[in-house]
Amino acid sequence: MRQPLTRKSKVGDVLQHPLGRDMLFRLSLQTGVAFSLIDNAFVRALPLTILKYVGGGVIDLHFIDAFLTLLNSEKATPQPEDNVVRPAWWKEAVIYQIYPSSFHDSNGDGLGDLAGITEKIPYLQTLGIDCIWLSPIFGSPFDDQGYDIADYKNIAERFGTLDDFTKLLETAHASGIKVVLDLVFNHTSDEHPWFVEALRDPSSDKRDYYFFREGETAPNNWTSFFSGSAWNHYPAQNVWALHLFSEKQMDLNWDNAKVRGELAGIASFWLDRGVDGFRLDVINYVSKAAGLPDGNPGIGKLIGFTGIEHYVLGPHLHEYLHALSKKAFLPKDAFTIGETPGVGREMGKLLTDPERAELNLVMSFDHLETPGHDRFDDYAYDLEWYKQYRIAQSGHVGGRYWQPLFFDNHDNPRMISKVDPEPRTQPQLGMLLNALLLTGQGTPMLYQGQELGMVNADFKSIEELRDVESLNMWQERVVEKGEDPKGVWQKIVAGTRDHARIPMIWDDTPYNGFSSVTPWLWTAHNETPNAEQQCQDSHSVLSFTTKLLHLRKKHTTLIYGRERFVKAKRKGYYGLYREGEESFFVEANLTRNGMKRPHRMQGALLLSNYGAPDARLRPYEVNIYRCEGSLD
Ligand code: ISL
Repeated sequence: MRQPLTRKSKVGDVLQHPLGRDMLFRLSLQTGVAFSLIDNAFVRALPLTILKYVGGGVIDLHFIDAFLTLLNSEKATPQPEDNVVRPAWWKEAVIYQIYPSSFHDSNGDGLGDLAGITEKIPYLQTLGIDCIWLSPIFGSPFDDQGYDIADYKNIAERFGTLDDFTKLLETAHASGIKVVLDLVFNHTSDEHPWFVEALRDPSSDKRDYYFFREGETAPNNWTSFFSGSAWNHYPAQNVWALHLFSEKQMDLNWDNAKVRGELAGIASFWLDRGVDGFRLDVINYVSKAAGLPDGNPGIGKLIGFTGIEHYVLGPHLHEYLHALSKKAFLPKDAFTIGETPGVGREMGKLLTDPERAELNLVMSFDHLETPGHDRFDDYAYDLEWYKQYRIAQSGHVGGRYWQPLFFDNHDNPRMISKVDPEPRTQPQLGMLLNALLLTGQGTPMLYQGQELGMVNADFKSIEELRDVESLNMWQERVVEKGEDPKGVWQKIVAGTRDHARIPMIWDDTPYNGFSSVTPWLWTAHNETPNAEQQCQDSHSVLSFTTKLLHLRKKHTTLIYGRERFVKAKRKGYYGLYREGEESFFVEANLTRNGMKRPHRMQGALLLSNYGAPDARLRPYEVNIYRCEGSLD
């Protein structure tokens, strides 16, 4: 049993605590204070209250107490990584995320659909991916693009029918491609019949499916991720209801066993139809602290969302996930990947230890911004940070634990654009990013268009955007608070999720072969060569990525082989050995400038994004070699 931490604990005690280490790491990311300035012998010996000097003035004793309460709620300690390889299909697979609205429109309404995805299965098969993850396809009013589900057991009309889904599933399976669905279980749409009934009838058993509270003022000070309070007030019923996301995404009360039973039933419904697993949306937010206490204002200020310490890793999270897994996932051998914002390395271990049977994988987002930055900052991402993050992870995965490897998804601007807006080197950079993912020890996840090197869209005004997060931010800051529209636009255009949601570019017909009419989200400007052009070009990002995928499939060492980084201190240089039955060496220049090779070339060249190596490493160059004999 671990001793509870108190105000008298030392920084070192906190670092020893799994959640404590993760939280201090998060604190360093949030403030931009290097983790090495916290995790060193001198600071370890100091009292925990020293943290006051790290938080830019927001850390006081109340903050520390709130932090300690959260830490002390986690009783478990992760088992050490044992490096015993446990093969599984989802470790060997490359997952490809599809954003259905923006993939391919088969019926000319400007929106992608399931039949459109089915038509493109041969493309995906040629590319060489093994599994598709479909962002939500269920009945929804699409306030948050389907992450607001109103009918869990039906397909959204705009995407097609259950028959279309069966056809897609069968076609994918016949092509050796598995299918993972995106289940949003933290909240439902306010148009879900459960919520409609709960609001209408206080005596309905659905009332306790959600967090309804009475009173004159909002029940607590929690804020929503999409601006404003996390509470809706319904004047006609004189009642409040909780929504961590948009005001149409109502949080489900997982403390109600009936809710957990319903959700397990939904998962089983889709598994019975043959799906292979699920991505579980914000799954770490589902257990909320009893009594929904006020959030600490300091934590709110630091993280940007007040109340988060009361649900980021709630009191019953492990218990609920384990029960769901036993009831729905394990009997069908389903794969599960949790979307877990704010979950760090050690907590991730607890959530994915096979002996604990909660989830297979979790997605941490710590690598997507460099320390001190958030998604709405307009800055150049330094890939050295990614390298350091990967080095820190190495040794913590490979056996008992495993990690997903990803850059792009539907919630983030394109990584290529974040690293370097210069169009000239973007194709090389796109190839480099894909190579980093596809040669690493973990499950690579590509987001649609990443295989083409798609970059951010050239949005000119708020009218062009569709994302509720961006639109709410504009409404709150410009319309309601009267902030300078130019400044707010600059932030929005740096971070808007719509960059990744712009439709796929298939060919050179008017709407890039995505649709025959104006797409739901559209800017005419896009210079990335389309899929058809790239298919003909053996030097394209698509051709390179296809080769990488096939290389990874052919050599198990590129999947399970140990990782050994070399010349790690040389900024901007990436040197990685993968060692197993065979040996491979990956060398890369993570910068836009030429570089002298700090470590010699090794073995026979298999793949390069420049054709053949040169005396020096060119901007964003990546080379993959197979090694023979002894290595250095
Ligand atoms: O973009 C964010 C808010 O600033 C992220 O915190 C994001 O909302 C978070 O990663 C959760 O994302 C998931 O749940 C949301 C949905 O909007 C996202 O698209 C989804 O990936 C609510 O369901």
